[in-house]
Amino acid sequence: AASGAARLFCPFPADFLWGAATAAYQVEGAWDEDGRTPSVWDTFSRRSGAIAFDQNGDVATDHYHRYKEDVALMKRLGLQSYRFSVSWSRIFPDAGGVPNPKGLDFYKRLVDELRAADIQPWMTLFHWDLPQWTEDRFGGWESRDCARVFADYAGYMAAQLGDRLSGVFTINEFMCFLDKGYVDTGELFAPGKNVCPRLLNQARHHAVYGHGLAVQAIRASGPQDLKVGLAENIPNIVPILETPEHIAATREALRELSGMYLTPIFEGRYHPGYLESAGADAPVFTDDEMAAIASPIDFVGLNLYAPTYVRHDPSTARGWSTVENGPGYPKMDMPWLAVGPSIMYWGPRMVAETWNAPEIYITENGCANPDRPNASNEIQDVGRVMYLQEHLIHLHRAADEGYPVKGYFVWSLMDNFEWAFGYTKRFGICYVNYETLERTPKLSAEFYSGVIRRNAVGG
Ligand code: GBH
Repeated sequence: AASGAARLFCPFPADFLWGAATAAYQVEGAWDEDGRTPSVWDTFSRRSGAIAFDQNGDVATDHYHRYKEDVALMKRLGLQSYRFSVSWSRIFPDAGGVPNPKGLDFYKRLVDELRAADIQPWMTLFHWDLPQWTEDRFGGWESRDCARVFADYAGYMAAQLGDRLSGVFTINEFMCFLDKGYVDTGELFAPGKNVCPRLLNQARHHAVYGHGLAVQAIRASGPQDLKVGLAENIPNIVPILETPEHIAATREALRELSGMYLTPIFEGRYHPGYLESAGADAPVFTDDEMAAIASPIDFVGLNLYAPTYVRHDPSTARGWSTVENGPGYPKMDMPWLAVGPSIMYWGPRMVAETWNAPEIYITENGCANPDRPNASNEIQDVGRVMYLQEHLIHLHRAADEGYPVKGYFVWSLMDNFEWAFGYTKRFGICYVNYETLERTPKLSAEFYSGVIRRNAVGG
């Protein structure tokens, strides 16, 4: 394997795919246009005190109207792919099951614009903006019906757009709309409920089941060669030291900490540790549902941000424990955003070794930085350049050692609505002026363009 220094200049695999990601509610705006009905995030963001400064995604970055300009910007930066998400309630505005052609048309136009610019479209079906009508009618993911209507929507999108897409992600990050949306742990996400543990576990089950049914619906209705997977924020486990004991412990930690999400998707059963700790509150499920959950996928997307350190720990029954980052540990501009660049190596390696995952994409990685234009209207986000450079060096190590990492999507193309933090946190490589909605590439965009051009970190 190459040394760290060489790694800076060694190319990534020739077919490595470079892109950027966004999500519908965070960028689109146009919240009530062309037949779109509210999602749980529209409802939640109107709850007083739910979002910083009571902001919402009504306008966001106005991507819905500015998508042509945004595709031109991607082209200028040299992006090879764009991961966007679909606002489900644009497509199915109510429980009637009749699709809204105007909603679909936006995504057709977006995808065509991308393809004309030679940028691969990668579509996420669900990035947390559940139609409000599912919540009103049957309590959203608390009901099995949610899995069924999600699969109908997935099949419809695959039939309508599948032949123009490079890949589909069913669901983005289970824990963010379940653990943070159905239980009030402080930083609350939509729909902002506070259910009992039994209902949370049942909702988790319905969501992974929804993923499985959606995979089947996409295979049944979309083109044969359409690739399907999901994007998950695994606990970003890192062995405290690179020794065989700590590495083996880390593999076990990944399986157990993912016990209700990725583990059943790959193994067809919940991790026994999860079921045991849930006890009488464990989800109710059938064998058929477990088989559907484990429907084969073509790739797995990993959203990698902050490390969870793991050690071999013979004093515990399971043989491992997590280690606190501790005071003074370096962070970016989010309370949870501890910096640990080696997540980019250990995430793919542990997932590949544990589940034999065929292909791995980094579907999100990036950081918040309190960016401000200087007098010459430049945004010199050296902190983000540092963050990206260090992370890409470790990703290169994963590729170099043969782990099947196929591509990387930076989070995010531009500053956007950062959920409970509203517009107060900036994750973009392009700056958005929220008064004029003008986009300005930051220094990190220039850095990232260079990476893509060289297909290497340094140069
Ligand atoms: C991504 O999730 C989202 O997909 C994206 O929409 C978002 O804009 C981006 O991150 C930046 O936030 O409260 O200590 O339990 C990030 C993954 C997982 C990070 C949950 C925060 C909670 C940490 N998130 N995690 S904690």
